[in-house]
Amino acid sequence: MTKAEQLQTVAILVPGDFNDHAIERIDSTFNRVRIERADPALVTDEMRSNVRGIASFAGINAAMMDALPNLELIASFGVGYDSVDVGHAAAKNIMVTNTPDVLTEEVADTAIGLLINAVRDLPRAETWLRDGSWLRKGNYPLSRLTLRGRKAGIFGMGRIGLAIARRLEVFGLPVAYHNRRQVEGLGYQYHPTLKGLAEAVDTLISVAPGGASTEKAVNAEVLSALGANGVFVNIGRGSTVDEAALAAALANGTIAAAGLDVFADEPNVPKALLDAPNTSLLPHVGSASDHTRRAMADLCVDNLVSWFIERRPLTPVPETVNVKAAG
Ligand code: NAP
Ligand code: 8YV
Repeated sequence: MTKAEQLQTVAILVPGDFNDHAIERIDSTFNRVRIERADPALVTDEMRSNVRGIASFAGINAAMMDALPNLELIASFGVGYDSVDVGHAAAKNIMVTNTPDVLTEEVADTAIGLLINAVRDLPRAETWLRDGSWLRKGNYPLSRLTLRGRKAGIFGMGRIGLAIARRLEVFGLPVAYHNRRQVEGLGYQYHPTLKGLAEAVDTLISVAPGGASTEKAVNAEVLSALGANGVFVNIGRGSTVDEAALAAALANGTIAAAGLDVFADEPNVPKALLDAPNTSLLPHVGSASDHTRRAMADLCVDNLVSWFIERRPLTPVPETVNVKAAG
């Protein structure tokens, strides 16, 4: 059997909706097996014995892994993998891959767009034009806020954080950051605590991953430290924010405005954030261009191909980097 023929026999489970280009590539290379969602109750005996890989937008929990005894690799579509139980995967010698780098610049662009929307109120200004208010009522009111004179802080100075920082520098904003560890050789001011960062800046951009270590890290105390002129932008994960505290801070003037691409319980967005006059909201579109999603799809599928031909992944997540392919 040729390698191509061998791959055609490898069953790859694809839960729910998936990227069209990734589906085309999986169909032409592997044996794609569909399942409505990543739910162990839907796993058939045939899937149980055949499935060796998963390609997924969705989270994969421990029970789903346990339902597939021959599972070797989870190729997650996206750089953030907080919805995959990577600890369980590592313990079961299951490799997990993600799609870093190929989306970095797109997500950084979106973060800057969201920041400007939140500060200059551009979406509402456009609505003013489209609904005839410009004709009927005259000029749109001046924006209360400006980017001029702001100091930016980045929570999560990794690949995307750095791409955002570089853009902010060109805009003339000084940049500081908070990570658990200071990045060696990076010239931006480091703050060992998120509260310390919030105290030092008035524009906080979160691009930190989800998960236990960042759960509700942006809380009432951090928002209060950001201050009354404060703008908060979240392009990372909704779980990193105490959304009730954020809604309260926006309502009572603790901070001035927020721009949010991600939410704790997507696609549900808290009514208080929807109704607030000082929020700019996007439906998790950080990486959502044809160009970038195609690159993510290619990297997701290339990981499957590399694993099942070369027996090694291209972009393993750190938690499963020591997982080895059998045989
Ligand atoms: P990355 O290179 O791994 O950067 C993540 C950064 O966060 C690292 O510098 C890390 O530094 C820091 N960090 C992690 N845990 C932390 C903690 N508990 N406290 C403080 N800092 C912490 O990842 P990336 O490629 O930039 O992506 C970042 C995240 O963006 C993804 O995980 C994903 O959730 C989100 N994202 C969103 C979209 C969107 O569409 N909105 C698109 C792509 C990505 P230390 O390890 O030193 O703490
Ligand atoms: C995607 C993302 O929307 O890469 C990430 O972490 O949040 C986004 O690029 C998402 O992963 C698609 O499933």
